[in-house]
Amino acid sequence: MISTSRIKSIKAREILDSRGNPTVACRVTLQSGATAEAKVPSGASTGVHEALELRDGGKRYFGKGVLKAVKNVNTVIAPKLRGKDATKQQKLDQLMLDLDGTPNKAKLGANAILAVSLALAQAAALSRKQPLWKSLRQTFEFKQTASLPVPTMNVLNGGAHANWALDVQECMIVPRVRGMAERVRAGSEVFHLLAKLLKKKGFTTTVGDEGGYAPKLKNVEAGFQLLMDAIKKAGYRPGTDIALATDVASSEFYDKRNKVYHMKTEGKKYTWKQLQKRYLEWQKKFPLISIEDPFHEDDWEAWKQSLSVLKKKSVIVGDDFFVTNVERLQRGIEEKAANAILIKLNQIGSLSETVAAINMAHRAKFAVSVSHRSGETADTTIADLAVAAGAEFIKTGSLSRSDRVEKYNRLMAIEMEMR
Ligand code: 2PG
Ligand code: MG
Repeated sequence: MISTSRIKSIKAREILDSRGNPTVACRVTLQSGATAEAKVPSGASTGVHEALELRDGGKRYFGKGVLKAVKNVNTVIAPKLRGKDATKQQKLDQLMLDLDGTPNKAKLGANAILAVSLALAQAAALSRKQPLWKSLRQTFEFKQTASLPVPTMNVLNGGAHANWALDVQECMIVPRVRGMAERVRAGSEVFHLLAKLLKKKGFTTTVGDEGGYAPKLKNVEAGFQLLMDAIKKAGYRPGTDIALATDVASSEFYDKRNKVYHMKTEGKKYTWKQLQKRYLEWQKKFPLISIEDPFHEDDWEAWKQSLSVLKKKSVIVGDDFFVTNVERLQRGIEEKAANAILIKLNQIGSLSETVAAINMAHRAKFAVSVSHRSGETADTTIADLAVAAGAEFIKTGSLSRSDRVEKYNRLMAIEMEMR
């Protein structure tokens, strides 16, 4: 008998991400004939504790090819999964982890495993005739109710994503008005007014990797101030309708040898204590509700000494710090080092492990922000995952470039599906 959810074939291939670098796409076809495809993203400011993204090395694509990962899917993973039930996500993810057998997916590659893992989730949704977010809820039985996340929109790009136009990697606007469509609209209106303001002041409006503008500003405060001006000009109340957030991505400018944070664009060096003071000043001047990676990924002391001080006004988000890894998160919870986590599927490399991190965070009353990578594709799985898990936030870039905007479009579609 033909079962609707049995796997007929799994096939991976090499495609390009939004930066024009190779990444993995994977197609799962079920015995029913239904076909689902997932595409894996890729970071630039990656944490040292992330799972391994397998690249070929050599000349092709300057070493960035992913044909080894593709081959691992097609010759190692596919034969083992063929004939299995695609809705048994946790079992199949575990099977792939066992096949890999390393702590960081060094053998098969996190990009290989994740491509299959996400395609399985899509295929399961097709076989259940459900939208992905609903199917994910059935698979993982989330305790949190499904809800639309508050978007944190990266409209000013800096750091490694924009040739160090700014020392912090991201200055974000956080629309908190009612309803997803209205949040997207607010974001878009502010984004366009921001361009007008930049042009008027003689700055460039070319965009960085995540579709936000990348002007060379005097300092980070000048960036926040521009966002405040654009919010007001668009007719929204800063703080009430639209708040601010930042991803400092401080591991990118930490000088390990001298234990200082070196903001190269501004030409300033800070100890963690001095940097904490600067964050407090930002909090005083701006409605800054979220600070991501304020300190280096292994500077536990700085994180631990700062949470109680900074959390009065902002959630403190661990990205490179936690790398979606339950062991690092557990330590962070026990040592009170943060109160929010950024969730990136490819930092850990399978959907089931990602959900484990989300659940652990929610149990500890951490806020959860499901995130894209700076190298993205048209894949919109993170929108469905954020809704299914009842994540408080989603971080998926600016209001331009389809690799970012498609996630917002998907969230608005889900808003309709939820009615
Ligand atoms: C981050 C991400 C996404 P990357 O640091 O949060 O914005 O960047 O994917 O380059 O790690
Ligand atoms: Mg980050």
